[in-house]
Amino acid sequence: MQDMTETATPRTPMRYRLSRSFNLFLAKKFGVKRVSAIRLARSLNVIAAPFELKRRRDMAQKIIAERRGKAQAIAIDKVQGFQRLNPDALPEVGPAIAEAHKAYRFAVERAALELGHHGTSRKTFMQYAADSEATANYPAIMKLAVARPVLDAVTEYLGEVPIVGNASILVSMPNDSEVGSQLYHLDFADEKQVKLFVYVDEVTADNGPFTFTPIPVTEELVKTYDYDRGRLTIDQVRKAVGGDKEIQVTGPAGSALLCDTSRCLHYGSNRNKTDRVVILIQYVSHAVPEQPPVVWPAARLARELNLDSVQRMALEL
Ligand SMILES: O=C(O)CCC(=O)C(=O)O
Repeated sequence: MQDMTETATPRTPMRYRLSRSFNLFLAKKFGVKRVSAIRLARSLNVIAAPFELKRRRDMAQKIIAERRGKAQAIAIDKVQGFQRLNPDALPEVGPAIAEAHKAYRFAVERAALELGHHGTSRKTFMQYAADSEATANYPAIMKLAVARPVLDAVTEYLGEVPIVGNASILVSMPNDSEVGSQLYHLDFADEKQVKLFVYVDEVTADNGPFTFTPIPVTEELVKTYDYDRGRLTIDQVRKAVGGDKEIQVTGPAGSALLCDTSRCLHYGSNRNKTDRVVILIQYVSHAVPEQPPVVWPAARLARELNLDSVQRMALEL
């Protein structure tokens, strides 16, 4: 899904606005393919802040060295591009889903989720109970967003200390559509990124579960269909690789998934029968080319949440 809140604001550093425009220009004017356009646009962003990227890579090397040889509860498989987490994997999950419940109830009470009625999303099947701006006021969710075991695992996966590109509480409503992110796609914010999905209530096959194919299967599909930026239908995927290669993420409240949505084809919120509420936190490179990241109130959050220097880096541009 191209993330819904993430349009540049006057507070977004210029380099993100430039790299995004450059990427779109390359794609639209010259038909440059997704990965090549991302690489070119990304280099603009790197040139604009080279020392920051180096600082984040150096810190990543330290974190990776400290993790080496120790059993890790959270470690994203670099070959497959994902890791599933049980509800008890992180102590931060319980308080975060309690906050998300509150936000969801509040949104339902004020009818904010009714389509066309104070909805904040352009999508017809998905709305925010809280966008990133609102989520910044939910301390337990922000603590989860910067929980060190997650940040360290993402750091190891990306090779640099990431930034939290956005964080939100998303509600997908009952629907019978199959459009946009309800079909298989790759996110193109960057060549790689990690999203953390946390289910706020139990999700079964009836609640539009997040569904994806791991990196090797995705690469096969990309080749088969010469996939670049569009969508693939569920039938196309099953026809090419068989339904047993899809991973449908179901589970009780608190079940979570870390997934590289730039490298794993995925979809979700497809034909839910009831609402599905998800905490979604996105981790991207500091030099993310194609998605203006949220400008967090980093100093306030660092103070209020008592963050260490790595956690603070994750909220600073
Ligand atoms: O609704 C869903 O689970 C799909 C979400 C998605 O496509 C994304 O976050 O990139």
